[in-house]
Amino acid sequence: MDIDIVSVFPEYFDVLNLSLLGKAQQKGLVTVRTHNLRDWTHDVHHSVDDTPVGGGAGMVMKPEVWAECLDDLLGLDPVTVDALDFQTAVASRFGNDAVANDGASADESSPQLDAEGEYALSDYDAGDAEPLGPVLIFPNPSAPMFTQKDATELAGRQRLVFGCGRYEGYDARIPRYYRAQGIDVREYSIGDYVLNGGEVAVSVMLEAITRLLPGFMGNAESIVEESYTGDNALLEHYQYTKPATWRGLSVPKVLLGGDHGKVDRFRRDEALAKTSRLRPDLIEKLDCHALDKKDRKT
Ligand code: 6GU
Repeated sequence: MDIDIVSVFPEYFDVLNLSLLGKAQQKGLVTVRTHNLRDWTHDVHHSVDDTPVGGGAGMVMKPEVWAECLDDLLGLDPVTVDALDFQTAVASRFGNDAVANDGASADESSPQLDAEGEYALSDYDAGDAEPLGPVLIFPNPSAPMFTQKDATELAGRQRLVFGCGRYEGYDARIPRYYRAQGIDVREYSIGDYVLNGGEVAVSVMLEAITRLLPGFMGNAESIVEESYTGDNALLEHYQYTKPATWRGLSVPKVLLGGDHGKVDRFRRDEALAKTSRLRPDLIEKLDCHALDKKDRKT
């Protein structure tokens, strides 16, 4: 797997040379290249951001700098997106006030492009993007949640390019432009809280993805049984090791009995009870056919 990461703090990713991901790189399973976005600026200040159009606090990352960088990494030539199609698509979703006031009038010609102004999950079907082409990923707190399912799917790709936004975000035309070029562009949040930039989020996603690569982990089975794997994810049952009694606390007796059927039953009941207590949302998503008759009602 080839991974490119673009950031204004590329040194942040030096840690990727350590631990398991470092080993995976040595083994040739993964190649990680980091890039400094400022290398694609032309001004003396190497500026990558500007004030938001329409007003408001903070700064927004400029589309020109990002595009010069991403064009280089993806081997694309700059093009002008058909303004008429684009604006027709914007108008059909958001009304005429939303259309840019630069001459082209929206008509009824069939929109080629989605406005992509909202994060419909169907945007992530990647439309006409080449099925196994590169995937361009932007961490974004206002995007759909990154899940184990996304990690599994992305682990099957040959090339991932991550673009870390900083400050108040990046110009919304950047992902739209690359979708219009047929690139599979994703935007993901890693949770409902705010971070200063995309670097931490990219590390999280990278770790979730790369540990699924064949040969990455010593013990492939430990992946299969984990929480959040499969379509019917439950939290994992509790784990115990020896001694059987420690500071007055004993491990559940059934685990010591050697009856694998009973152990499996006990663990599944524990997983179901734990999940309904801590993550009722996961129980609601559960496919009822995945529950067997002996599953305890909790
Ligand atoms: Cl992907 N980025 C930032 N800046 N904050 C986040 C996030 C991403 N996911 C959750 N919070």
